[in-house]
Amino acid sequence: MKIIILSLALLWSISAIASNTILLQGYEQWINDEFEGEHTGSPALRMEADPDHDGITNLMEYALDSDPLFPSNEALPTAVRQGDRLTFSFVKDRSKTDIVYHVQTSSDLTHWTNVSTDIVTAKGSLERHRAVFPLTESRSLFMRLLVRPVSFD
Ligand SMILES: [Ca+2]
Repeated sequence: MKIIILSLALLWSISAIASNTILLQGYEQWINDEFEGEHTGSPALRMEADPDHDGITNLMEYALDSDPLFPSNEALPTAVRQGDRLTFSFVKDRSKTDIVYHVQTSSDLTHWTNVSTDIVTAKGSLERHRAVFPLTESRSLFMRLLVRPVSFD
């Protein structure tokens, strides 16, 4: 009988600890780690904020595994022209399941179309993706990497 009582007390105690623990994941965990000590309601923590003023939003910094508090453009996608082809590439982190990555093209910066990418290399959860486009002299071609929370897609 004493054993049963002890077990119930132990279960209650574990349950009390679990209910007081906030489990953070994905972007929220990253924000918590990168902005340690920052007030929870601070505008600097928003996905669209750019506290290091490098032109890259927090959401994109998260997606590209870049430091949101140190200005840098090293993690941004690249576009390289080789002859009559343009190769657009970026590194995707498969472990970030709360966001989606889309490469898009446009000829007018108004209408965008998703394009498929190939995985060039993979190491752990990091995959280098690329999209190759033929170039023609008769039209403009714009490319972008769009990152969205899964809930927006
Ligand atoms: Ca930034």
